Amino acid sequence: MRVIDTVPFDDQRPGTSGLRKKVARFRQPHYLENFVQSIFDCLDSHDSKMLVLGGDGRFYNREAIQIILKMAAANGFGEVRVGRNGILSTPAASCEIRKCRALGGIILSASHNAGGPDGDFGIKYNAENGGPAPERLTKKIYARSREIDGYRILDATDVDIDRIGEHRLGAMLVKVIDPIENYAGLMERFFDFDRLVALVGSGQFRMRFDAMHAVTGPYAHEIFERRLGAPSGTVVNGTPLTDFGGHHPDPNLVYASDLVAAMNGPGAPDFGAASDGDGDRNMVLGRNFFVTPSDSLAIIAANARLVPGFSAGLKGVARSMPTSGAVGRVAAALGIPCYETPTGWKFFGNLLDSGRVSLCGEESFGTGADHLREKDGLWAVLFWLSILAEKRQSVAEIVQGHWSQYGRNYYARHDYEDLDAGVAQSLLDHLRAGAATLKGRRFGGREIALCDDFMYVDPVDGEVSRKQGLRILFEDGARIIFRLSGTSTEKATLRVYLERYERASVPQNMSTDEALASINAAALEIGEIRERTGRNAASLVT
Ligand code: VG1
Ligand code: CO
Repeated sequence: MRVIDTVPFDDQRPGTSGLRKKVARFRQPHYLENFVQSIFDCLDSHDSKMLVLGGDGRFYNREAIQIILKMAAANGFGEVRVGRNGILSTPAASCEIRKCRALGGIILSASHNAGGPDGDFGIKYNAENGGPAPERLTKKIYARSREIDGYRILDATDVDIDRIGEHRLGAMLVKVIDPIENYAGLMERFFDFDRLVALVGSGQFRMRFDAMHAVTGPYAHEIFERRLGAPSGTVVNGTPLTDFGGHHPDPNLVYASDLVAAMNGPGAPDFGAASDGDGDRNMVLGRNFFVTPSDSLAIIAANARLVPGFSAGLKGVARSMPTSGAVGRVAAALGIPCYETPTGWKFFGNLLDSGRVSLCGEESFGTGADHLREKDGLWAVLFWLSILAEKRQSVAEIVQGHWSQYGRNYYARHDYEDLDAGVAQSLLDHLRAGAATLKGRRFGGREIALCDDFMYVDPVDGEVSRKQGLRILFEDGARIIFRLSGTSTEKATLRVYLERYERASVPQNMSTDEALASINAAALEIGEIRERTGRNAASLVT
């Protein structure tokens, strides 16, 4: 065991979901090690405890795993369970932590960010409930990273992580596990697989799942093709690549354009879906039809009773603040609470652990439930298949039926990417400073009822999170939210979320652009976006 002297880096503050930096930054001597030691130093007692370890297979995944194994051994962990080939999707890691009652887990991923030697790398710590470290822990880890002066590592040869088996690393046991088995088993218990086989394996129904060369490929082959009997070829881009084939592994209409083309072209399948780098996001498509993630969450809530995993009904639901209010309308109809949290899955943990909610989601293509403590891409796809198996309608009919019952929340997120960080920050600061003066002003025929900086008080532990996004709420229920991304690695991304509600009695046949045009114009004006950024429009709309 060696203790290596080191000096702190000043940029190891975890963002929305772990620490993300360029691969080159992570490969700087001591960079990864400092952060890992900072995590270990902040855990109560890890002597002889178990850790789960895996990642999305991106460039530097394998090297990082070897370093972390040797550091875990030198720090006194009793056992590390690592996914074969270093692979564990984020939901599968959550599943393993819970199943084997580990102290926690380390997931190596920068999720939807591009990979490869010039791309991004990331690391996140999940706690014993299987969920992302809460803010009080990430703050502690950051503080520790600012004063660290040494880390412990074992001098040892690399462990063979490509075959299932057990190895000794000093006094520590390394178990290389099948990354799929426990997760697939959990899905079999949550859903009625016989019913899904009757749909997916019937030969009458066609689906296409695009794994975007990211981590869900092997999981999707196993679950859709082998267990549910979908014809081979249903899963495309199913082999994880270290650079995701040069693409952004982000399931949205822009980055999953092949899938979108297949779903909009002649002979399109009945159902299409895609997942992101680490397998926690999902996009759901019908023939010529896109389901917004916020609508998807609401429709899952409305159909909760169709799946065995929710046979007792929903206790409550939660959505991140920028997510549309659609799920809240379902919750109101069901007579259950709907919580509104800041962006990031870590804020759902306490609500799920305390039994306040059973289902939660984010507008950023994230949906999940109390079966785990992470959002879960394949779970959402299996949920949609369960709805389709029951209703035997098209995706478009299901969504339109939902709108005709609950009304429609027209919704879009406008991202202004690659902004100068100072410019983006001052735009937000300016909004914050002027928030109090906006009430009562009118834009495009709508009056502003409230403008504030979203603050969250966790109902379980009372922890307060401030400055979670500027909210502009109009009297008719329309909203504009401004916030800065906490997952970008170099330049800043301004996210502007636009929403407007139309009652069920109104025909829901506008395009999203049309419906949100005047709200977008108000956002440009209120945020002084053109003047401050030089941009006339978003670089990415989802
Ligand atoms: C984005 C999304 C957020 C999500 C986070 C992590 O964060 O907006 O909803 O939880 O990514 O998702 P931000 O700060 O860039 O807006 V993932 O799939 O990276 O684990
Ligand atoms: Co992700």
